[in-house]
Amino acid sequence: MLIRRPDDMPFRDITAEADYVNRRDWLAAVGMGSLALTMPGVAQAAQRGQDDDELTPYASITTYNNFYEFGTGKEEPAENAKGFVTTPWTVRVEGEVKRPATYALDDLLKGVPVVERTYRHRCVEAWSMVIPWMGVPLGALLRKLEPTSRAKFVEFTTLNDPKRMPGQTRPVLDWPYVEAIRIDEAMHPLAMLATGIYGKKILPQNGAPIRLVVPWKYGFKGGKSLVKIRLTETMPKTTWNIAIPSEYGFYANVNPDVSHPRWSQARERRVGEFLRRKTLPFNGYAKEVASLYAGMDLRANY
Ligand SMILES: Nc1nc2c(c(=O)[nH]1)N[C@H]1C(S)=C(S)[C@@H](COP(=O)(O)O)O[C@H]1N2
Ligand SMILES: [Mo]
Repeated sequence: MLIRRPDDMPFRDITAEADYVNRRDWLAAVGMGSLALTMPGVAQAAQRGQDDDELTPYASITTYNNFYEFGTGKEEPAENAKGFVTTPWTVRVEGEVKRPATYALDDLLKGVPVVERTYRHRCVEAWSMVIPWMGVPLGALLRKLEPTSRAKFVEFTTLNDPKRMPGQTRPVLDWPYVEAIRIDEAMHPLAMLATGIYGKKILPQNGAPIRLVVPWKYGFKGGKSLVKIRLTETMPKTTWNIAIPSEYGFYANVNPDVSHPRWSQARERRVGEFLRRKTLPFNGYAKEVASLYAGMDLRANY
């Protein structure tokens, strides 16, 4: 069967990128298989994206990072997160959920299907990548945890440990890093929690051992190295919105028509490419997700 449980997951050691690229179609089938059953358009769109978008090399994905807990320079996380220990790791689940507990990571993921999905990844700073993630659909995990009928938002909190995360010794952001999305966004089949990249265990600089991936939103929504998932009735406060509310709204949907106050969002530099490309509404996933925002003013709700 194509869907494997996390326990059975063979995390391959380094696979040559060329091999990986040759396996892309097969991987797309694996990743999108279960999704296609629930959302016929999704598998096709992802397939199309793969035709247009070359995978970003593993070396770029793992050396050009934003992870302020390990420094604000793009090359700093790869350097400063060396030796960051992620075993054991627990995730606290709390709030409007029927199965609140502190879970060992393996227990949290037990019974939830593992998927591989290649997504465009767009930073608010107007650079982008194409990343083959591995992980679990967020909705499948939440269903296992059983949200109550009052759950309207899901909040994700990063580890707060300045001894292990040297960037936290400086007041760059209001630590710990917290991001949140609406429950319907969290239940959307494209949203996932990633534990791997290119079939390998995710490295610390990319958010080991588990990080959020919401491909139609700017990258900052995707909190890394998560230790807490809290379901709430009211909209949580989020780190970037607290830091600079006029620049970083709660929604953070990729929108070429709404400029960041200090730069345009109409174009982006795909890491590894010279000419800039046009940024697509919802990062190219409009067909799948635009209906989540029907009737909302996306200029006001940026
Ligand atoms: N905890 C934490 N999560 C974070 C960040 C961060 O600084 N701290 N940076 C965000 C931003 S701005 C982006 S663009 C993505 C970058 O993910 P990547 O380095 O894996 O490409 O992570 C997001 N998640
Ligand atoms: Mo970002």
